Amino acid sequence: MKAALIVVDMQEDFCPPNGSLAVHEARTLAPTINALLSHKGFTLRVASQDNHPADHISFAPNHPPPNNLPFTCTITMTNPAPGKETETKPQRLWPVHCVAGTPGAALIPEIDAAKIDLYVRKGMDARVEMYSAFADAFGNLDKEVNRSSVDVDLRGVLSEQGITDVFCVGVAGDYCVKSTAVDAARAGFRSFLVEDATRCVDPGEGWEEAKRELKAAGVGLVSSAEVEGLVGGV
Ligand code: VGL
Ligand code: ZN
Repeated sequence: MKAALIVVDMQEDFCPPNGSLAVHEARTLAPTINALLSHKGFTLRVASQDNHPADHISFAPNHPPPNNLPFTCTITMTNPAPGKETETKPQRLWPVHCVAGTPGAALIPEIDAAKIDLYVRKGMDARVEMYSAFADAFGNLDKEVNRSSVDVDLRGVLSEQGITDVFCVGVAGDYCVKSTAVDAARAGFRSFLVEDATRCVDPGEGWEEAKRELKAAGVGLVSSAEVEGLVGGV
């Protein structure tokens, strides 16, 4: 087995006290994530970053009132892939967050960035949401139409490196971490989500629903204490 750790979206805008889309307790995850980053068993350590243009479709102020309240309103999003324009999805609206080049898009300094081998910037196409580090909300994969949304073909890199197992941590557990873990499983990797190394936008029912989806996709839920035994190494 060869394992990769994916640290999802540990960015200022997702963290208290000043993040525009702060996830409760997100910053407190740093010691747990840093301990995982230092496990010798990982072949590759990846960090993803939400990196949106200012006109991104998920930003509430980019839509006309009254249906433009962040968190509570949903709009209809169309698949931007050529020939797939009839495909639509509901998209929850968010406060403006992680705009490319702003301090809110930076990785929080508490994360040991020296240990990161590869950064994946995602959500860069204004027309479509991209929670997962692998594919956009319609499942468009990086190398195809999704080129404008993401700067790395993560599935390709993991495959080239012979990765068999993927461990996902970070925020938000019920959005980007869940989607990344589910897509890793769909891409054929053994996929795990480290439960004490994530926090959620909606920690109650949001997380319960996310866990049902994760289990249905074959993603294993593990604790950080179990990871060392699973990845081997010292
Ligand atoms: C995320 C909402 C909007 C996440 C990103 O990182 O989970 N959530 N954009
Ligand atoms: Zn986002």
